[in-house]
Amino acid sequence: MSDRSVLRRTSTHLRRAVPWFVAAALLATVGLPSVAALGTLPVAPMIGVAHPLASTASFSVNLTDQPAFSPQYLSAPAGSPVSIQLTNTGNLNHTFTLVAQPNVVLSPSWSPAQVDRFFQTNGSLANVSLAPGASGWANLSANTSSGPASFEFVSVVPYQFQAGMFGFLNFTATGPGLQLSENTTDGLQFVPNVLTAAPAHYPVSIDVLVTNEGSFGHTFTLASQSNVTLSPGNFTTYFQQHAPLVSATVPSGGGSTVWANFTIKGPGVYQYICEIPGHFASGMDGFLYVGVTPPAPPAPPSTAIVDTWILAGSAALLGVGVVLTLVAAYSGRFPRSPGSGHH
Ligand SMILES: [Cu+2]
Repeated sequence: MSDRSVLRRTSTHLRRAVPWFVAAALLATVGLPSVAALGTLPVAPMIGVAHPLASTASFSVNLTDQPAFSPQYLSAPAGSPVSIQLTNTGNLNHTFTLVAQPNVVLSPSWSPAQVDRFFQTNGSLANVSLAPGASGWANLSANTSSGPASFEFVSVVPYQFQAGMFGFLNFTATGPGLQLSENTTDGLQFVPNVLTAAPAHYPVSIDVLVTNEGSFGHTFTLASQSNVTLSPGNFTTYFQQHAPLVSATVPSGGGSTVWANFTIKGPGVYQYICEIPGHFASGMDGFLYVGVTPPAPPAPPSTAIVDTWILAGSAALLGVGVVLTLVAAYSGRFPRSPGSGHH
């Protein structure tokens, strides 16, 4: 056999090998979507988000034949859910009908038809009808995001409102407060080291429950000024000049807890550190974002080990195709091309 004919035969075989290369490459790409999916594996949140303290404002109101509400004025922290127990202590029907819009006061000169028309047009936050001796509940949440607000309630039984049966549910400026959780570790870290709170009102009281996950004692010490970044070298002097908002001692021993309670006057980023010598220098600090969006969370942990195996598998599939092709090219025998069907 001449060199030329060997060359021609080899090139023919390589052409016939092309479908096998393509098939092997397709098999190899099967692994790629899995790699992409692994990149989006959910990771545990590294940011602590404040939630409202579970404090429902509860009231008990009597509806009387005077006719009147007793008490007439209710006061709740802005943003808190409200639960009102209503009791009709009289011999007439009464209603507890709450205006849906804040700071709207109905006129006692309106006729019963005008009062009805008002509620038909504007709706109500609560509308409870009570027969003599009956009890009921009005449970509601009012939108007080625009600040202190007052919601009027009336009885819409004709001429009761006009005779003085009305009252006000007042929401005060200070919200019900927010609650956060924080942990300390023997690795000298706060976990998480980013806390966020989005209060509806200022000042806002924030309570942080700090739990010792390790055994060393720590402190949760919060700077009183926002947007100040402390360093291990300057924090002692800084705190002498600007007393911390709170410095709570986390007792040593696993599972011990302490509440760090404080009031924040306005939005900003507030740094907290551990004052135990050496701990801040080892990275024991964090930032509390109040009414400020924190930077994007850290990238998820690498899935490189898993990815490597999937890529290696894909490479192996490609390798099998290549080896088959080379063996076939030199032996001159080919299996039927994949996808070519029967001849
Ligand atoms: Cu510490």
